[in-house]
Amino acid sequence: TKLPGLLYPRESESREVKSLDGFWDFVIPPADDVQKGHRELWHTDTLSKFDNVIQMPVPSSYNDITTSSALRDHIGPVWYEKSFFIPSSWKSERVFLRFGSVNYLAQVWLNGDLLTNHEIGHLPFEAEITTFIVFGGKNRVTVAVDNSLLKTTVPQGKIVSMESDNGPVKVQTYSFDFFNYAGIHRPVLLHTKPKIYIEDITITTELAGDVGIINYMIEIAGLEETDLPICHVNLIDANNQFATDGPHIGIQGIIEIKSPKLWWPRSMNENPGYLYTFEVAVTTSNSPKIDIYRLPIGIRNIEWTTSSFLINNKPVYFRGFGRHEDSAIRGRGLDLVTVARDHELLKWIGANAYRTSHYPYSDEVLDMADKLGFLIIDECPSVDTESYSSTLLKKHKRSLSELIRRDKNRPSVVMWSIANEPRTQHRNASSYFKQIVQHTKSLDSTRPVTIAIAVSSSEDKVGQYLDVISFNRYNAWYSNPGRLDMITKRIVTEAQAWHNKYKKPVLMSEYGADTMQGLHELPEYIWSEEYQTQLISKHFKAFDLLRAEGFFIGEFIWSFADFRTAQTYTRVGGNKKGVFTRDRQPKMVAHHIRKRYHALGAEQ
Ligand code: GCB
Repeated sequence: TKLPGLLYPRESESREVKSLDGFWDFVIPPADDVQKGHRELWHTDTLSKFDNVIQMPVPSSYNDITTSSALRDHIGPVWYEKSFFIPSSWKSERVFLRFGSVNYLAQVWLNGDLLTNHEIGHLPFEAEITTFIVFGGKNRVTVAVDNSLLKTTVPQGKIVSMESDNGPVKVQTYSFDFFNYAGIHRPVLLHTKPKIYIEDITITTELAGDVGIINYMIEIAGLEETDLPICHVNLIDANNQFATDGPHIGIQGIIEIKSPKLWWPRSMNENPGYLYTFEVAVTTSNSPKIDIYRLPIGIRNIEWTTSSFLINNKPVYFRGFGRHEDSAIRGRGLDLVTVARDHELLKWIGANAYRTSHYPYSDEVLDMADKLGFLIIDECPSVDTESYSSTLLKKHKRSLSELIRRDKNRPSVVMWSIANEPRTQHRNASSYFKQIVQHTKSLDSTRPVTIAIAVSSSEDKVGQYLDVISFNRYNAWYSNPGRLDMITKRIVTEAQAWHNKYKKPVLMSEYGADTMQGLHELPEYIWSEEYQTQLISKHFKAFDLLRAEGFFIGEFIWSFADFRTAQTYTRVGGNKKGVFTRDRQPKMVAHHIRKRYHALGAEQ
């Protein structure tokens, strides 16, 4: 079943947007009775009556804000509430409430009535609230957020019962390597749409010689049987000039632009990330009321072969990082300062790409990527899948449907990563991923599909279904730690083996070494800055050998910056494989990478 459209809320002549970000009332049910809020129907009254209510910033993860380890490690629901006014001037509009993302399971009530449920973090959802609200009056939204990860959630986790000094307790375990941050992680927006409105826009672009071709399809919601939609489309360039002679008419069509300004990734053009505005205006035969929506788009094409990846008919070599949405105190909550700083650092170091490991990043991050010309491998939230089931398959497919619905029009998104390090050696991995790939292709056939694979090429059972093979490997770290002489040949041999087995382009999606900033040692010793620098250099050597062979299309260091993980003795304050520290300052290796990435850029 096709999901309804979910265009990002944008103000226009016909649409208003109001933010509900800020402090929300927040209550934690007692650890020994986490269902208390549900049992006592906390959504039916205001939370402010409780004496343990605290002020929780939205967006943010709730885990690291307070000094309580109980809240940091809480399992199960927590409760958020906010009151707000809806102006009476909105009476003739439809009103929607949109969450950029909530981790993990969200139940939303409006003025005490259940509005919607949403499972799976890192993805937006919205619901129409027109019939739930008081216009010209005060309203109350209540959200229960449950962070439990189970065998049937994406990603998977396990809750186990253990004995503690205080009696039996529940403990959340998971095998993926980042902290299971939770809360309302991205902006909460109220927004209006007219009664008849533009529900979705789907754009694909291609090139035919010197002509840019934009295929578009517009979906309109709220039409009565007798309404005939009248749809006008204009393309506007970055100088605010019309790019076509007169509007295109109709909900579906093709726009041809002679000598368009193409969307290029960084360093392939002096003007990377060129965006046009695709402007849609809809009225109907019965109503003069107009709905206007403006979508930024880029004109580019993508092709791939058994050995290469091309953009606008030119082969591309990816040079970048795996990353996380992670910063001190805020956790995984959207922080525009960090988003801006990260992209400044990515520009400084000369990267042209990153993978949104291990979940979809915020709209705000991807807006930056579109504008600045970064190539995005867009990953769904499936990480470290250990066992396969039909329930999981359904949810995994759903996560891809929601991801592609959100990101399908983004020029920066050039590849779908449908999982990170699933157990692809298992017998049932093959049919499972065959179906996941088919599902992804049925939603978007214009972008290649990959998985960041951890098993060896001889064990793997899923590469046959993919368009690009990505592999994660930690030579001289998890295997043969300390042996910098056991990297280069192994990487060359492994990449060749992947290509020989599947005859697909190959990229290295992860490699790296944990490094304590300021720790120096000669000769190189693990965890020192010298060791990280040498380990990465030995990989560069392998990549240069591989590039000469013609099937190797990219290198991604793990990781862009240090990040928080669950508590374990292999992690000091978290994962320290960052090229930058958690507060976004360079480690020694950053200067070394910068030389290579800029030189690679100059070659393109
Ligand atoms: C991996 C995972 C990544 C980890 C990394 C590591 O293979 O994909 O999430 O953080 O290794 O540092 O162990």
